[in-house]
Amino acid sequence: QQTSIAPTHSSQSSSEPQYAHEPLVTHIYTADPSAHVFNGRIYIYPSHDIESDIAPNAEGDHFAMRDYRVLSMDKPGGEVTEYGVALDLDDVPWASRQMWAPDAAEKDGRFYLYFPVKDQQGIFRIGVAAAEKPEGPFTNPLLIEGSYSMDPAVYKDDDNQYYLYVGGISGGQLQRWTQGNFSDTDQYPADHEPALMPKIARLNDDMVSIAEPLMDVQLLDENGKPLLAGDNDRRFFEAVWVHKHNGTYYFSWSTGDTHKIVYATGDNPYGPFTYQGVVLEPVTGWTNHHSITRFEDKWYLFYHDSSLSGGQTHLRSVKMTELIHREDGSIETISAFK
Ligand code: FUB
Repeated sequence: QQTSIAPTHSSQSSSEPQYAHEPLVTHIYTADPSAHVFNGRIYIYPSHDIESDIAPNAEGDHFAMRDYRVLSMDKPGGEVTEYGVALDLDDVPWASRQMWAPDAAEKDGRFYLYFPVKDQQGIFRIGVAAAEKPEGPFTNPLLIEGSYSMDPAVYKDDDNQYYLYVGGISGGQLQRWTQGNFSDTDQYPADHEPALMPKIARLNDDMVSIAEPLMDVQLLDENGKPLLAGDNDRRFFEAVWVHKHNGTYYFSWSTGDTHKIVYATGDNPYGPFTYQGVVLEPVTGWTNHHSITRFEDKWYLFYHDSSLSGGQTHLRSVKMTELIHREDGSIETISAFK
């Protein structure tokens, strides 16, 4: 069932458009927004947060989402359409629980939804389902062989190659994969050792399989050394996003327990990427998760916070605001706390 919501805005400051930092929809909770422009329209692929009676824990079991809903709008500040269920947990035979942050891609007029979900053994895998329309419904959900962990992001490069990025520590289980197969125990590096890095693999032309095993994306400090596990203000936690501006690849992620979105830059999709700074300061709620997308001649940050639910971390709302690249390529830090 489709729902359209006219914008209801209260202005925060006279210098920002009225839609900035306001929930895009309020009739459901939404999070982890992956935004794309398809056919000239903005489509947002969020998690669909729901109430749960599961006590918060490090595995994130209280994020107990069961389906995906797609949002769209014709322009920033335009009426938002929510299309009903695009993919349901019950339609994924190999999945058990926790439909977390998805992403989407378009190729040759078909649309692909990439989603993390726990399999029957409780191990996060990446699934992919296809649709004729950007809003779905997405059908035939496959498990991408060789995939693991969560927070998939698919980047389409200018040469029409598509790259799948994944990863998240703690509840995202990346620390269980340090030996190449799933370990029953956490294997975190010591604070003085390189942090666990996110993963990349190029997608095959079929868009539902990877052309190479997942491999590390190196995130480096200003001296060309890997960010360290104890560098909680900068090291990778979850929520990869990649965008390209003026020929530079921007790799951004959440620092998790320090609640920031930060970024690094490089000259190709595989990296390495060198740390540059903060995109988004902490928001209301524990998690921070974003995407960065160009619409017409401006860039936008899509993010979430828990202000609508009064701070309940697992009940979040997707928001957006303009993002500025300065002349020197650096990103102006956004502060959206309220
Ligand atoms: O929404 C569930 C999880 O919370 C996501 O996968 C993480 O990125 C965090 O936002």
